[in-house]
Amino acid sequence: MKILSTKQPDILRNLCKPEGLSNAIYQNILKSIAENKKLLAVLIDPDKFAIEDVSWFIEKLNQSIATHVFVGGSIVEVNATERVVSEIKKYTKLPVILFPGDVTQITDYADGLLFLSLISGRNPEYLIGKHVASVSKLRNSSLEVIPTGYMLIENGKETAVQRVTETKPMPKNNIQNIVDTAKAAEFLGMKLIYLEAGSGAAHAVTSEIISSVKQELQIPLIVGGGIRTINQLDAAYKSGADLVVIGTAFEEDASFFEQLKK
Ligand code: 1GP
Repeated sequence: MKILSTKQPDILRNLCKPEGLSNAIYQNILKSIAENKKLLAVLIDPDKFAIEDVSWFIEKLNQSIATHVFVGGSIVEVNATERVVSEIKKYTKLPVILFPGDVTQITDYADGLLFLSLISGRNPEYLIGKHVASVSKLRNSSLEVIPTGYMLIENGKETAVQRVTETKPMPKNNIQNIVDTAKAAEFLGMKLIYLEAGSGAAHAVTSEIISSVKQELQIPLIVGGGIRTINQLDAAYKSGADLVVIGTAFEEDASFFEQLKK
């Protein structure tokens, strides 16, 4: 009989971890989908958000149907994310999840991290380079790390993601390629797909793209970028989005929360 080597206890410990201890955020997303509950993340970009506005903004968010707080941006001043996240955590029990544009935006004050691979592009830095650079921060971190296939879809104008990552968005008319890319990410073991039109996009991801991707996926689908109205939010949900991300609409007018009260 083969005796387990002394190098293996970590693997065994992980196998024995009680369900939900290390992956509570992801398990809750799966549970919501199983119960037909739609999810809404409010995106806070630390670069566009004054720290003194956090308390009243989060108070409004708490009274809304929002289920998650995402924090991140394409370009954020070093330490700004940590300041904003620690302030947000004072005012809400909702999970706060990092949606980072860069390694410097990783902070242990958050609950989770979308570990994004920009699979719509072919820039190795955003496919694996930044990930390697983040390991020294993540190795001993308590953050729930959620591998996410991140796909930028063309929306009619250039976006910050496109500029910063020096990648092209996927043409919106080649739906088969979008579907195949999402499915490839699932085969690679990613846990979420994020269809992104870009912050402040002129046109959100179309219903046809959302429904085509959703039909083939077993993993949850996030959709964001350019969603500013309840009608657009409902359309995204009806097309198959499990979780919708909205940032700009709240940044520009926080009274949008009034239309989204619990
Ligand atoms: C951006 O998908 C998010 O990365 C949200 O986009 O700011 O356009 O809502 P908006």
